[in-house]
Amino acid sequence: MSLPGAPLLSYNIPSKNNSTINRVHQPSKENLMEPISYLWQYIVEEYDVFMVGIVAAILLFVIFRRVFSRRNAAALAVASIGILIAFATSASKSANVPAPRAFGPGEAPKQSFKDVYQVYKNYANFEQVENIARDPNEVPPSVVYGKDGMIEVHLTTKEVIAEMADGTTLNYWTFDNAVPGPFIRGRVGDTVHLTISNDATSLHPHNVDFHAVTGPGGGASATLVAPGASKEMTFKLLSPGIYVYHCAFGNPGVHMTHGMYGLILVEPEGGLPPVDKEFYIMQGEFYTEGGLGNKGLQLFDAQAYLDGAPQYIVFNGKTGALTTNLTAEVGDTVRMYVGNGGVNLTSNFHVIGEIFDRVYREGDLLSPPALGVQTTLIPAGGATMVEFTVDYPGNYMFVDHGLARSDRGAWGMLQVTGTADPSIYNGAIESGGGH
Ligand SMILES: [Cu+2]
Repeated sequence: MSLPGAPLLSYNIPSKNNSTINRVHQPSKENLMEPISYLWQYIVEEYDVFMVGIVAAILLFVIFRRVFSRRNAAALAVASIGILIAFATSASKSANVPAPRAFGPGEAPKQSFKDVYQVYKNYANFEQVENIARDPNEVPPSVVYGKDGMIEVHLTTKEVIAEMADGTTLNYWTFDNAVPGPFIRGRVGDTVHLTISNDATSLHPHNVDFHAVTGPGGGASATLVAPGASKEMTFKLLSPGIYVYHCAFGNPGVHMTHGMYGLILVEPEGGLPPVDKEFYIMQGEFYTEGGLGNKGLQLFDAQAYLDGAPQYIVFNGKTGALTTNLTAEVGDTVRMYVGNGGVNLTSNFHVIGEIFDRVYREGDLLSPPALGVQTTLIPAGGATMVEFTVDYPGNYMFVDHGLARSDRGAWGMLQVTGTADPSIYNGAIESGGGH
C-alpha cells in the first residue's frame, strides 16, 4: 500500500543494531562448541539419572564379571540398575522435583529433546546478532502519517543468537532482530496495515497480539506465520494509550521470555505535546538453566519460568543495554515510554535522583496524569509514560526498585550535561553514592 505525498514510515529503521543483520555466519571452533554444550545441558538436566545409570551398569558389569559369565553379568548389571532407576524416578516424581507441566491453554513450556536437538542442528543457520538491544532513541517522530490515516507496519519475526551478557548467549526470538521490537506510533482513528513475515531460518511459528487492537486475539488470530510465510491485516486504533504488543503463539509466555514484545503508541487527537527527548525502554525476564553469568549458549529453564524466578531481568534485551545511550541537557523535558514484557514480575520503575513530574499510569493517555511520583508500577503486559524536566547535570540511574533485580540486570543510566545550579543541589559528588 503506498500513500503518495504522505511521509511513510518504515519500522525497519536501519540502526546500530541492524548493522549486523546481513552478517554471514562464520562457523568457528568456538561456535561449534556452543551447540554441543547446549545439547549437553539438556541431557544432563533431563537424563541425569539415566546417565549415572549407564556408568553404574558398566561398573557393576566389571564386578559381576569376576564371578559370573559375561551374559549373566550383563543381565545382572542391567537388572540392578533398572530397579535403581525405577526407584529413583518414582521417588523424584512424588517428591518435590516435579517435571514442569502446564495445564493452561498453551502448550507446556517444557522443551522436548526434539526442540533442543532442532536448535543444535540449526545452530549454524541462526544469525549471530552482535547487539540484541534496541536503541532507546529509536522512537519515530510524532507526525500524521497519511491523509487517509493509513500506517504501514512491517514486522519480521526471526530467531537469532546473541549475547545476554559478556560470554553468555541466548537463542532469542525477536521482532526485527532486536529486543524489544520496533516502536510503532500512530494516532487514534488511524488504521494500521500490518505485514508480518516469519524468517525462513525460524524454527517456530509466530504471530502478534497488539493490546491496542480491538478484535480476536488482538490480531494474533489473523497473523500466524509459519517459518518463511507472510500475512497481512489491517486494524483501527480506537483508543489512545501506550500499549504492549507481543507474540501470542504456542505457549505465549515462552515466546515472550525469548524476547518477543514491543510497544505501540496511539496518540490522542491532536498528538502528544512535544518534548525534548523521548526514550523507549522495556523490561523483560529471561529464564536460563545456567546461573547468573554462566558462559555459553543457555538452555531455557521451564521450571524457573513456572516458578517466576528469572536469572536475568533486563531493560532492552540484555544486561548493560542502556548504560551509555540515553543523554539529555539541563532544562530538557524527558519522556520515557516504559513497557514490561513480563511475564511474571511487576516492575517498580524509578529514576534515582529524579521525580516524575507526570505519570500516565498504566499508559492511560485519556485521564489527567498523576503528578510528583517517585516510583511507578508497570504490570506484566503493561506500559507507562513518564515525563520530567532535568534540572541538574549528572548520572541518573533508572531501576526496577525491587533492587535485587538490578543485580540481575534491571538498570540503565540517563546522562545529563549542562550547568549546575547550586541552589538545587550543592555537595561534592562522589561515585557509588546513588543507592
Ligand atoms: Cu513467537
